[in-house]
Amino acid sequence: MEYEGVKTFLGLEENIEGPFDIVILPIPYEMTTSYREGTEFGPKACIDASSQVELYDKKMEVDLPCGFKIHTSKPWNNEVSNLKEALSSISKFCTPWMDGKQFPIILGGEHGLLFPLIEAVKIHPRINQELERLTIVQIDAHADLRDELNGERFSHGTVIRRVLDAGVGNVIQIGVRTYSSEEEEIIRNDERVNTWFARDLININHNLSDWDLMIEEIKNIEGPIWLTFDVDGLDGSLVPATGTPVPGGLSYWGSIEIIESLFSAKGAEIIGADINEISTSQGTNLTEFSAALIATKILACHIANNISK
Ligand SMILES: [Mn+2]
Repeated sequence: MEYEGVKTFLGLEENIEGPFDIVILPIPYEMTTSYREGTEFGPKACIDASSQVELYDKKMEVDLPCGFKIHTSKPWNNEVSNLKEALSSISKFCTPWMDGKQFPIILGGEHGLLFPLIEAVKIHPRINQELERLTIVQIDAHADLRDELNGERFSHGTVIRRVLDAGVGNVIQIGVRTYSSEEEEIIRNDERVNTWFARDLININHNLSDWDLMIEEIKNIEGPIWLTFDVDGLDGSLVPATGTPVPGGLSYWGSIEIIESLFSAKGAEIIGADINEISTSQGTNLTEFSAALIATKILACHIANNISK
């Protein structure tokens, strides 16, 4: 399905008139990518690939959208002249959707977009300008805790450091397997950061595995949560075209379990999510299809929670 030249997520019928239950916000932002390029084409590729995703999720008896109103927004306009302008324009683009009246799912774009997103999230009634209330759950191969990368402080490699600077209360990182000594130091010393390394999660040598402990922790989060899903947290074989694919990452089913566990957290409310560093796999379309499956799972879990309410 298409409206005014915009294809809709999952090929669903477009609801041009609000209010909406869920909005899909494509942000084709790419400015500081260090290794491989193409994330600016990621959101569109993901929406194209989503037309191949099944609309049935076992959590519900009927096909998506299960009577919920979903709006696929026109993409953020990436014609900006510099980084500063890009960041403030992303924030402006997202702000109208952050008032808690609909569930925003952002498709990116490089991970640097999280900083302006979190600026916009301040207006959410559960945050009410106080970012220390927020827990960010970050799926990622990288810690993104550097102070600068290639001389840039607002980059995909520094974005978690910047949101902590902005006042975010807690960050739970899952799947990290590539980081610097500077980042290791923060992971060890900053009480706000709790990191589950891919190696510990995936090499299970204990009676009570780290994986089970991690799942237990995320089920017990309290308060508002923002989920930031860098697709390179998945094993590189699932996302071969992302900016920096890394071996030894999360399996597809592992990621599904994380998302379902988060949405089952009784004392928490997931106020929105972004799926970022999407790119396009020439020939197989695997990278964008993996991203579309993750985005669909998030959307389905949100709907399942709200059907039962
Ligand atoms: Mn990242």
